[in-house]
Amino acid sequence: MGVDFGEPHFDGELHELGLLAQTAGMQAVARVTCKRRAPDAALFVGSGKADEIKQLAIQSGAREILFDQSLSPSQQRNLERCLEMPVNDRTFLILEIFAQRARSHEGKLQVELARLQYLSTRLVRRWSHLERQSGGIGMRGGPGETQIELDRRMISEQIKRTRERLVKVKRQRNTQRRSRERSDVFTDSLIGYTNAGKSTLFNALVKARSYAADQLFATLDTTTRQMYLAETSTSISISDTVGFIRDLPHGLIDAFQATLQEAISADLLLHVVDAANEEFPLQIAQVQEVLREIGADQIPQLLVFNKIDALPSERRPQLMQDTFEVEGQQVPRLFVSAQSLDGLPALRQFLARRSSALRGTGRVSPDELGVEDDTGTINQYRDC
Ligand SMILES: Nc1nc2c(ncn2[C@@H]2O[C@H](COP(=O)(O)OP(=O)(O)OP(=O)(O)O)[C@@H](O)[C@H]2O)c(=O)[nH]1
Ligand SMILES: [Mg+2]
Repeated sequence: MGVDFGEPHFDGELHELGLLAQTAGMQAVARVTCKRRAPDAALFVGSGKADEIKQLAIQSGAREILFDQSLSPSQQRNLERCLEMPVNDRTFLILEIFAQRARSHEGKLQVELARLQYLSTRLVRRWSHLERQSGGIGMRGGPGETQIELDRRMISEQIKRTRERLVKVKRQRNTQRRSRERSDVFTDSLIGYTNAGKSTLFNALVKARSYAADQLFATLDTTTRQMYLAETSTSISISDTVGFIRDLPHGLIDAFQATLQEAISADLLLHVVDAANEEFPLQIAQVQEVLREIGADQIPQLLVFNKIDALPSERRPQLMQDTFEVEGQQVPRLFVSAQSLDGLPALRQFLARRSSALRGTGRVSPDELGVEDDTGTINQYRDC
């Protein structure tokens, strides 16, 4: 179920929500969208629409309703009562996927923390109607209060314990990272929207076997490998990281800051973009937003426009290297196909040149791409 409030990123086909559901092991049996100016306070949608959803759900044998937007705890509760089946939102779905897919000890702890935080707001508010009932002038206690207190205490204890365990794991990770830093190795991280092809590119560059799949959040943990560059006879360190997505639940951003430490402390970010996805400008904007939130927006970037093999011929670039404007800045851009390996030698060359230059010297200039001769040439690649 998606409600169009006139926001630019409204996904009319609910394509991404469908992919998320699939990744979580569900199958979409029906899709409903509607337009509204603002969410209904009680039901998020109008009561007529809610009836329509209910009928469609019965007809198509649905067992759960997923909303593309975030529902407030009371809207979720009201909808469940009205539709007589579980109702969840995108945030919950993303948390579910992360919970299913987390493999490392650290990843599991991070997801647990994010889920507890999500739950704590739901639980506390779920009981708030009882809290109100127990009010009354001069009255203390009441039917709900003990339960609310117990739940709150239980969850906040659990949150505290998980945080403490995470701090320990983080400390170990920091020690490992510092030893890498001391060795003065140039580090770069592959970042980008989920499903852009980061792991496929990582595998192609270092011949590793990182899990790559046509699903969202295939990668949850950071993997780091050394990559030998024959051009300069040096090794650099390269990391594959978790993919970003729009409206990433806040708890997850906090929780994944540890995993993304690798990205935050990189000398260069290889921002991988799925050039074949028409939504790529929005995806770039979303990635920039997450980078800002984790404090990594000042790190120099190279845009790697991937999947050029999947581009229709009229959208194929004429130049394989140019610059592209991101938030008012010209950022160097390379076109590659991690699948057909097209453009990878140029990428390796770029990394060799970049790593032999001084580490952390600010933005990468277009000169470093070796595109001096092309200045003035207009790249015919059509950015949609
Ligand atoms: N056609 C084409 N498909 C590609 C290319 N690179 C990756 N893919 C496909 O895109 C899908 C996602 O690839 P991944 O490498 O798992 O993407 P990712 O960015 O690591 O995704 P997450 O880990 O989920 O964030 C897979 O089905 C890949 O086979 C490419 O150059 N061309
Ligand atoms: Mg991946």
